[in-house]
Amino acid sequence: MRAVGLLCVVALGCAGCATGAAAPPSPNLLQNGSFEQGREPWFDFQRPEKPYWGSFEISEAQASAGRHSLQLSLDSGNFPTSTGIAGAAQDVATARLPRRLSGRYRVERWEPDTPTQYIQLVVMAFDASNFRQIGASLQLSLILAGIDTPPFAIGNRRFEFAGPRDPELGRWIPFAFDLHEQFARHWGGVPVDLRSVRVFVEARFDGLQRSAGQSAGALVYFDALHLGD
Ligand SMILES: [Ca+2]
Repeated sequence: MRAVGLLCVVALGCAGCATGAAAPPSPNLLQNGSFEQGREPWFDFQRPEKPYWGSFEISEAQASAGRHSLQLSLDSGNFPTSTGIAGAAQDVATARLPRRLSGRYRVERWEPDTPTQYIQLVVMAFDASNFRQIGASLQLSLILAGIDTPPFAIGNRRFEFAGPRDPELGRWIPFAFDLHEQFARHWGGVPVDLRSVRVFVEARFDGLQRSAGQSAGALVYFDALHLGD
């Protein structure tokens, strides 16, 4: 059942979101989760050896809290590769996986001419003592919109499909995930004794077939990101 671990993706029918009862109950382990203090400490992987990585902007065009949000502008014409990522990440030094990741996203433009354009959160747990056989990072992808099957094979990442193939446009959409429940369900346990946790927010495409005329385009915003318990 694909939505078991999803506390709320749509406001309607989500008691916690609709009533405001889902206000963050704990300190936010993410810094600048509302993007009101510029880019730091959010970062991207845009560099010559990673041409599939784009960047992010801090925007005043949209905001669900304060005056700014994270803007992800995705255009396959800006990438030479079959994968393109507009995204931002933040590292949190913690030995324990926080329980809850929540926030809001908004899609202003969604123009996929490919079956693998999507919006996701990725949570990476580094150096978990109980998952050493998997490798340095145990990963969970929380797909908010765009795809309902894994976009590629990857040994240390599992996918939760938590949203529609076609995202609703022009509205802030809340999300909240119980990370303990998600990791337990997808990996069989909650990673412990961590070095750190990395959170990605991404709009991206994979497996783009330019020779077949495929293209990708999207304009996505994130705001009010909260990682805590
Ligand atoms: Ca904000």
